[in-house]
Amino acid sequence: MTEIPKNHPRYESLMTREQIVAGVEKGITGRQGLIAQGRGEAFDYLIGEETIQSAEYAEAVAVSLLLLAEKPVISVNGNAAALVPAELAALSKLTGAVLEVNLFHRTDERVKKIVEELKANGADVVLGENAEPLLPLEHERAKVERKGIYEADVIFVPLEDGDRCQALTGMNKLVIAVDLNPLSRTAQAAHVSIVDNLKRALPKMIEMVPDFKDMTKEDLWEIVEAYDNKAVLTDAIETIKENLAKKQNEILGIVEEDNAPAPDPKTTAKMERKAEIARKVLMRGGDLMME
Ligand code: PTJ
Repeated sequence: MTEIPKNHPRYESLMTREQIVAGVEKGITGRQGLIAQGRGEAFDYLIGEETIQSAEYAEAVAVSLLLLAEKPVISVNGNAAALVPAELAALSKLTGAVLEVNLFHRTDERVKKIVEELKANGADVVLGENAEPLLPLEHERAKVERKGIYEADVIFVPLEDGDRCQALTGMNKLVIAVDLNPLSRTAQAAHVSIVDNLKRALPKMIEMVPDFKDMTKEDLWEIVEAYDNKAVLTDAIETIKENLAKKQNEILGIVEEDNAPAPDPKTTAKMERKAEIARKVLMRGGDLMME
C-alpha cells in the first residue's frame, strides 16, 4: 500500500483508491471496479466532494423505506465490499435488511470472499452463494437468491449497473441506488437515487436510523410519499452546473457579487417540500432538505 501523508490535499480520495486496490488484491473487487471508482471520483469532484442537501434528504427517505419494508435487501458488489464492509453489516443489523452478494463479473470464488469479508466485518448472515438465474437479464447479475433479492420488496443497491436496476423496478420492487453520477441509467431508473459517495452515504444513513426508528409508520410513509426523485436528480445536476460556473469564473477572474440577482426559480432546481413534512424530517433526521 502506498503511504499517503495525512496532509496531502487529496488524502481522502487517494485513501479510497488504496481501498479499492486492496480489494482487487484480496480478490474481492473486480479489476473493472478500478474503472468504476475512477468514474465515481470524477463525478464526486464535480459535486464538490461533499454530501449535498438533496442527497442527505434522499438518504433519509432511503432509511425510511428500509424501515418500512417487509423484506428489505442490501445488494453488495465488489466495490461496496471493499469500501464500506463494516457499514454494510451495521446498516443490515440496524434495519433488518438482509445482505446479498450480487456481482456483474461473477465468479463463485469472489462471491465467497465477499461473504467472508462481510462476516469478518460483523455480518451474521450473507446470501448470494446459492443464487439462481431468476431475474430477466442475460448476464450474471440475473443470479439472485429466491429468499433474498427475488422476494424482496425494497432493495438497496450501492453502485449498480443500470440493467439490473431497470429489471428490479420492472418487477415492482422499490429500488434505492447510490450513484455519484446523476446521469447514469441507474440513477435515472431507481426510485430513490442517492447522488453521494458510498463512503459518506453509509455512515450518514447509519446515524439516522435510531431517530427514524422512533417514528410512527404513518410519519415514515408521509416522508416517503412526499419524496420526488426528479427534484433530487435535478438538484444534483444543478449543483454540478453551479460548481462548473464557479470554476469558470475563477479562471476568467470574474468576481461573483454577493448581491447578484436571485436565480430564476423556473430554471433552478427547487425541492418543493411540504413545510410540515420538512419539519418532521428535519427534527429527526438532522440537517436535511428544507425549502
Ligand atoms: O463487483 P461487480 O462484478 O458486481 O462489479 C461492480 C462494478 C462497479 C465494476 C460494476 O457494477 C460496474 O461496472 O459499474 P459501472 O457501470 O461502472 O457503474 C458504477 C457507477 O458507480 C458509476 O456511475 C460511478 O459514477 C459510480 N461510483 C463509483 N464509485 C462510487 C460511485 N458512486 C458512489 N460512491 C462511490 N464510491
